[in-house]
Amino acid sequence: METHPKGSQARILLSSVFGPYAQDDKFGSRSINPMELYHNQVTRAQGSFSLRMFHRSWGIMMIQENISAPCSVLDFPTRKAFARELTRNHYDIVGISSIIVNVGKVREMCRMVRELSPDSAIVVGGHVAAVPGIETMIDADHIVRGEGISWMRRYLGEDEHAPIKHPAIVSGLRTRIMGVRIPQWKGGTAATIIPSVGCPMGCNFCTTSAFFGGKGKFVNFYETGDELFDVMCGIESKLKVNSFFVMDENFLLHRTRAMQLLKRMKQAGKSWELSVFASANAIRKYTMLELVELGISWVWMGLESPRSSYAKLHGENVQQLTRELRQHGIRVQGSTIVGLEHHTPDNMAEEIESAVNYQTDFHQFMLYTPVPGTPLYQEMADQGRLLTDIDPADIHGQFKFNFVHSAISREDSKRFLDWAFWRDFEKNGPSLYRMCQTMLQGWQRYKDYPDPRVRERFAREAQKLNYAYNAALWAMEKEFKKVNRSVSGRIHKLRREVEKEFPVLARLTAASLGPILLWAARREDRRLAKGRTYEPPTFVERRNWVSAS
Ligand code: B12
Ligand code: SF4
Repeated sequence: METHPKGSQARILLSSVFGPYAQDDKFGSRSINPMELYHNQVTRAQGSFSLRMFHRSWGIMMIQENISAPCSVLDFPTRKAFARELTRNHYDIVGISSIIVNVGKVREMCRMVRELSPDSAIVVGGHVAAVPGIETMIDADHIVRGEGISWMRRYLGEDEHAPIKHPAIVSGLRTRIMGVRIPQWKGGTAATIIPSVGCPMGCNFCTTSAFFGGKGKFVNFYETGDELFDVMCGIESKLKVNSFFVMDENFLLHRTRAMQLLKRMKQAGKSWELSVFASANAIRKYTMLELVELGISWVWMGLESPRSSYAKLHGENVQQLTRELRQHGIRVQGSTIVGLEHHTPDNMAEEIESAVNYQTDFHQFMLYTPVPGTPLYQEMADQGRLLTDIDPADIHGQFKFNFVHSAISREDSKRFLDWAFWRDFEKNGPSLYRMCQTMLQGWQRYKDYPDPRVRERFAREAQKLNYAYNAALWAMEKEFKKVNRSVSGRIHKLRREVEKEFPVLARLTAASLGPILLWAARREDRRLAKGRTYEPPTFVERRNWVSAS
């Protein structure tokens, strides 16, 4: 592969695509597709109770940390800020990171680089690289498919096999719920850890699996539990955290690594909590006690459909698993697909109803979507079922089908999807309430557990329950009285249980903070009705930086 003539002396800009994101515009922004994990695809029908927060672009942060060239990361720029950065500094290389929906923005950014910084080499990476014919759609010098750290190291003539250094990443920012922006303090938000990219399970629709090699393949940044433990200790002391968002598509699948991590956590008395992604078959490799001792406090699990044939779900009673996890204080985020091959207008409602009946704390619904690079995309292309006139900005699984389904129309795909979100909210109430339910169950079960690390973790959660969360329960109970008495009644029951556990403080906070939260939530609902949306702030971070003379 060709290396850059300046090698590690080259000055590099790594940028995510420009905003705004949550507004319709000609570059491919869509109001339905905000830069927010929960509000985009999980709690979007929950009004002011929707959990809102932003996540940084971790791919370019990882690349920056692992090269020795002077490098700026520009995250969530406006178009103007991107142009300013290009003209105020001279860059030899401009790297742009994007997913497929944002291909229109990448095209515009390449055009801007050619105009404002014509000597720069343009490198485009991230999932957008999987778009067939991307070379002819954008004006870039290099389009990088798959893992980017090793590619960039090779391009600069550096050692691609050097150990991976992990940047200290605060996982979420500007968290907002019930109209209140949660204050951010050091250690108050989990740190993101990225042990690997890709997933060997290779489900046919899965773009992350396909992008990093597909079935049987993935790229490990940290092979062993010991390595992972050391990285986590480093980040714990830098960010003062005891909570980690583990960004690994199937963390629990690698049991040896996880159990080694547990061993080290026990030896060092670490009372950490881990939020993980894991498939049902991987979760079942552990006993509930192993999961609890490992600090698993939140699991994102693909439920897909009660009748699906994915290997990861074979033989699993997912309903029972979900219930069990919650009984052990582990919050469950389920993920269900709308529009699988066996779905029809006749069975769709029933399938959604079954998904809702799992009663997970959070529930993501996504349309079955053939995305370039995946086996499903190939299959649909071979069968001539891809709709070819759809703007890529509208192919994100939250709008309408991008293929011809055998039984469900494109218009109905959106109706079913919207109904799924609505039904989950109607039947199960706000995710915030469900989370409190799980946390209380965990506290009641483990408050006297022999391992002090575990007790400490549940005590930390209980502290939130008897303070702000109980006030939130009070406000939710009042708000739902008018619209859904059954949900209001359930919230009332839970609040009473919390107050039985913590008679003084929980009551006090409900009485004092509850009415304020209720007022803030109602104000937020009015703002949302008027079309208020939220955008992430812009970040500029420089490393190995010396100003150009
Ligand atoms: C965090 C995240 C987000 C964050 C935002 C992140 C951000 N700042 O952009 C939030 C939650 C807001 C989000 C939103 C969305 N997301 Co998202 N998201 C993720 C998630 C979970 C993690 C991304 C990550 O950091 N991975 C770890 C890093 C290390 O990997 P990476 O980003 O791929 O980077 C590596 C390589 O790709 C490459 N690389 C990346 N950039 C560059 C740049 C250069 C120059 C080079 C050389 C290499 C390179 O090198 C990196 C290291 O190996 C992924 C799933 C996943 N597991 O990756 C989905 C994922 C990226 N999101 C996806 C989608 C579809 C969306 C949404 C449309 C929502 C939706 N309906 O699903 C919206 C879009 C919002 C918008 N308006 O743009 C898809 C992308 C599909 C595709 N093929 O394009 C993914 C893959 C999830 C999935 N499996 O469907 N997302
Ligand atoms: S188990 Fe999840 S992450 Fe792995 S391939 Fe299947 S959908 Fe993708």
